[in-house]
Amino acid sequence: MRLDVVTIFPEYLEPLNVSLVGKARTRGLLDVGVHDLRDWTHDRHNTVDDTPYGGGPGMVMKTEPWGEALDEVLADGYEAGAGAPALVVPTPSGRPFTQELAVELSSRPWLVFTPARYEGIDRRVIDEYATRMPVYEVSIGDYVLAGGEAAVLVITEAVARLLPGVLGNAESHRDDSFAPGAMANLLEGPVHTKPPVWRGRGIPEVLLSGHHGKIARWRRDEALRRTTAHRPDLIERTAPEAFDKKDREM
Ligand code: 6GU
Repeated sequence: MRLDVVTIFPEYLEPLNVSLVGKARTRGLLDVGVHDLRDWTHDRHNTVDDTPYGGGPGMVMKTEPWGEALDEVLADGYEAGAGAPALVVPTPSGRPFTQELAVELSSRPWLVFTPARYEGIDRRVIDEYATRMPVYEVSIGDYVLAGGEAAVLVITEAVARLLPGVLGNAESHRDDSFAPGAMANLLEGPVHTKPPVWRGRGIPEVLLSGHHGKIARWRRDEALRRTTAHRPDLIERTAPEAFDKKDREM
């Protein structure tokens, strides 16, 4: 997979060099380009923003630098044979970023991110590129960040760990909270490791029983309990058939 990020704060994306994403890059599973939007300005002050038409507070990111930057980044990617691009526009007014969307994005060969500062990017830029490629306007939650760069880090990490070969084994995401299948819409319950007693606190007995059926049942009960406590909305929106008889006895 190829990722490009166009930003006025390239250094904000340095975490892409470490941990899971950094390792995926060094292993050749991910090709990342971070580009400084100001490289596509032509005035002395490298201006990327201007006052909004119609008035109001704040500044709007200008069409021309974004247009030139995206044209060049796209041309370079096509030249490198990256496949069909999709534009990912982080914005608090986007659709919610979910595990389902992470799975969808992870199946694309090439994502181009346009994190904005100020009040966002002139609408015409997004409308223009939407005629050429899929555009995902995405929000990572119901709060407002100063810019989209942190959202790019969030989205990239969620997507990269789904790429084939990035995690040790494909089963690692089978039981993830929100994973499709039996755990869809359920939060994961608690986990434990050695030592067997710590400060007088033991391990739930069933986990030491070696009884895989009972362990699976206990884990599901804990997931249901946790979801009911922290995210009752997830229980509400789940089809009744998704719950088995023992779930309903909880
Ligand atoms: Cl993607 N960007 C900004 N600026 N704020 C956000 C967001 C994105 N998602 C939630 N809040």
